[in-house]
Order: sequence, then C-alpha cells, then structure tokens
Amino acid sequence: MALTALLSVSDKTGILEFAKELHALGAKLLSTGGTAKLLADNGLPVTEVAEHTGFPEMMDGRVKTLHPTIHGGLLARGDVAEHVAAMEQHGITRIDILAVNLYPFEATVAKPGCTLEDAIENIDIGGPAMVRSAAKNWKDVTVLTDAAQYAGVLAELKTNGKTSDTTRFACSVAAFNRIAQYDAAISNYLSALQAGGAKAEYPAQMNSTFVKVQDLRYGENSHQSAALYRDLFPAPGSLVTGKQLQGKELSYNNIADADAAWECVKAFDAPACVIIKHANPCGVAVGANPAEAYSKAFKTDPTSAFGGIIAFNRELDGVAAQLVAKQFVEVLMAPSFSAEALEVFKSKVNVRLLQIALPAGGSRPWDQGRNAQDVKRVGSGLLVQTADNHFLKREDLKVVTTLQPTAQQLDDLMFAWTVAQYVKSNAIVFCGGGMTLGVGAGQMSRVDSTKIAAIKAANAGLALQGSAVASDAFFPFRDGLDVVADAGASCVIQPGGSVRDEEVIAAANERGIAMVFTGVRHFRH
Ligand code: 93A
Repeated sequence: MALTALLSVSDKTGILEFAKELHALGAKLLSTGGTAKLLADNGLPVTEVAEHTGFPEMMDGRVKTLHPTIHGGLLARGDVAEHVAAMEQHGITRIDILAVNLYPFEATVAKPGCTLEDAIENIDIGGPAMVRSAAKNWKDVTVLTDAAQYAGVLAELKTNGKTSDTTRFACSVAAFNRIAQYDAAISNYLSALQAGGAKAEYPAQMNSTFVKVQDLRYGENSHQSAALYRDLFPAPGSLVTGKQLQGKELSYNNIADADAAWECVKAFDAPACVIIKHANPCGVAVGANPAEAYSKAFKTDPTSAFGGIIAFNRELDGVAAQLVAKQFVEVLMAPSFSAEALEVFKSKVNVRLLQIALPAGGSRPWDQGRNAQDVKRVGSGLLVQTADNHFLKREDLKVVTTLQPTAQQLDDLMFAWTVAQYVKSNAIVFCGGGMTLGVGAGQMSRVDSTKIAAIKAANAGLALQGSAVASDAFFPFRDGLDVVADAGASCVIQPGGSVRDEEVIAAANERGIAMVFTGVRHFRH
C-alpha cells in the first residue's frame, strides 16, 4: 500500500528534495499552506491538509493541523482492531511519515528587540502536537524533526519499502528531545521575562536540555548514587564527546577530574600535559613533544601525580606512553593514541584511555568546545552564570612596577596565568621554563596557598628562585607579595584592583619584582 507523508516545516531546507524522492517512491503527499505551496510550485502533486480534513486553516494559521483526521492518522495503532475500525468509520487515512520542524521560537527571541507578541506568535502548537502523536506511535509512524534525518530514512525506504523499528524508535527519541528543548526555551524565556526581564547581553538563562548517558556505579562517595548526563547537543571537543578505548568504567570522580584536565590542556597551543588530582592540576607543562611535556609536568609533584588523571593536547605517541606507563595512572586522555601507545597500555587493562577530538581549528579557539554556562546546585535552587571563558592576551597586560618583565618572564607569566585559571581558589601558581614549579590550591588564605606551593616545590626539589607566580585574585595586603618574594619569585601576574594596590606595587618595587595586572580575576570554587 502506498505510503502517506505529511510535511509541515518552517525551515524548508531539504524538504523539496525529500518530497521529490518520496513522490518517486509512490508516497501520497500532504502538506500545510507554505510547505504545500513550495511543493506545488515545483510541480509535485500535493494535497493541502485543509482539503484532506475538510476544514480550513484559520485564525492566522493557529489552527491548521489540529484535527482528528490528522491526529487519528498519526495515533491509530495498526495492531489494534478497534483503532483500524475507527479509522475506517471516520474516513481517516494512516499517516506513515511525518516531517515537521517548528516555528522558530529560539531564533525569534534571540533577535534584539523581540517583543512578547513576536515571541508568542512563534510558539508552535500544532507542530509539537503532531510530533508528539507520531513519536508516541513510533511503531507505526516515522517522525522526522531534523533535515539531517531525511537521507537515512529515504535510503531505508528505497531498500526495504519501510523503516526499521530501530530507526523509528531513534526518530521518536529525537522527536521528544526536540520537543523538550523547545518547551524549555519557551518556559525559560517567559520565566525570565516574568522575573524582571532577561538581560540580552547576559545569556545566563538555563537553556540546556540534558539526556542521560549512563548510570555510574556510585557518586563522589560509595553511599551516593550517580549518573552522567550530557547536553542534547554537546559542543565539539567537549568531554562527553570522548570515546573510551579501554579500561575500567569511568567513575564519578574520574569524570570530574577528566573534565578539569581536558579543559586545562585545551588552553595551550604548544604540546602540553596536565596532571590532575582532586580537581586541581598537580603538574602542567609544555614541551617540544608530549614526552617532554609529561616529564616536566610529572616533576612538579611526583607524589600527588600517583593515581592522577593525565591529559595531552597532542596524539600520545609511543615514547610518551612508555614514560607515562611507569606511573600509576587512572585516566589518560588525548585527541588520539598512536598504535605504539595503544600497545604499551594493552596489558594495563585497568587504565582508562579516553580519546577526545580537539575542537576544529586546534586547541585554542576559545569559544569552541567549552560550556557557555556554568551551573551549581544550591539548596532548592541553581546558580547559573556564563562560564569563565575569558582568555588573556599579552596586549591586555599592564606593567605596574618600575621593573619591566623580560620576554622570558612574560612567557612564564602567561603560562602561570593560564594554569591558575584551572586551580581552585585561592590559587597561587609558581612556574618557570614552561612548567609548574609549585601549586597552592583551595586555601582560605592566599598567604597559606603561597606557603603550600613553596613547600611542595621544596618537596619536589624544585627551586623557586627567579620563578614567575600567578595569583588568581588580587593581593589584599602586601603580606602576600612579601611571601611570594621570600619564596624566590622574580615576577608576578595578578588581577589588581585592590584598594591597597599602591601598597602592593610599592612592595614589589622594593623587593625588585616585576609585576603585571590583568584586570580580570579567575575565582574557581
Ligand atoms: O500555528 S500552529 O501552532 N497550528 C497548527 O495547527 C500547526 N500545524 C502545523 N502551527 C502549526 N504548524 C506548523 O506550521 C508546523 O510545525 C510548521 O513549523 C509550520 C509549517 O507551516 P507552513 O507549511 O504553512 O509553512
């Protein structure tokens, strides 16, 4: 029996070609006003929904497809005699294929100056209703909500005359995902408006739809249950786009640490290696190749590196793999692994190898592969903010001391600042020669972070004499500056902006330190 396809799309991309192919397969085409016109103008035989239902489109198109002839055709089960009888009795034709994309609500409200009236008129009612009917009845109906699905469905129809259960179910899931996303956009827009208006330049409304990736064995601790969710449309280069090549199942803490490692390593142009323990970098370095970067990163804190999570922004080659294999590693991440590297870890079956493609254009296009928003749960609420995607350029630096930093010092300062962005506050990061020398993280006092960084450097046998130091936020008093000077720093990078900046600058001048201000801070809690 010939198929019936209902096509009703706002975005007409690819629909004409799709309709032509369906027609060639003998399908009967039904369509709403604008879509029907496009098909008819291109010589395709198409029946308007209004003609099919015997009911005109009305109320500015608000009522087009909301009719039992349409919904009966989408919802009737082929395997229930009563449904089939009802179709016959009421002259309802089964609709086998439904292609719908919705009124462009998201694009409309994203336009500057969009009025409430514009937004309301772009809330699609009939489209989602049809999509829901078809998606519910996925055993009988193939529902397409994205032009990217057209080709695959056509190929199946050509080969088998019908789509497979697997395809129809996948289409149904995609359809419900799209509706959830669409409804969330409407609800968020209207709620933000009610809450006093959304600031257009501050896109921090929650607008993500999440889908479950997997249950995890447990959460941060074994008495907590946990699961991983991902954005419906994950950013290229983000953690959840990764593929695990081998090893034990990733745990909750593995995933959290892997994310910290991946975000940090992506921030470097040169071959880099980041070692993470408990969400903080305990070694970061750049080098001529992954092996050199790893050797340097490991030197920062060999004790903490034990059982660490290690990320590279270059293919992990055999040489680097041999070095890494000498230590206990939980998770190893890279954009790719050479055959030799895979061979090295083949026998270490517990080591989790995670392959994640870098965003197109390499590691640095900052806006790629990063979250637009950060979300934190608070008692019965959510804190939402735009993510800390500020990346410093050299020309943004302001030298505030009499002593100017040398070119080498500037390199070290930029490196230290990049690392500090990924260290929990209060963050103090001593660096030199493209590697971390001492990292002080997560202390309630900046002075204590500094002392800890110095102790760790001493434990690792690393000298801080002549080092560059980054502080994620300003020094409120000169004591912090004195402590970094005592530790051996020769130059400092910090945001500035304290009421006592003058006192801190004077201290730097007195101690013979070159200091630059960034004008931005990187609290990370
Ligand atoms: O205004 S609606 O909510 N009422 C409807 O009954 C209805 N049926 C389909 N919007 C409705 N649609 C939508 O019209 C579809 O979701 C699609 O986005 C659009 C296609 O209209 P046209 O074919 O006239 O361009």
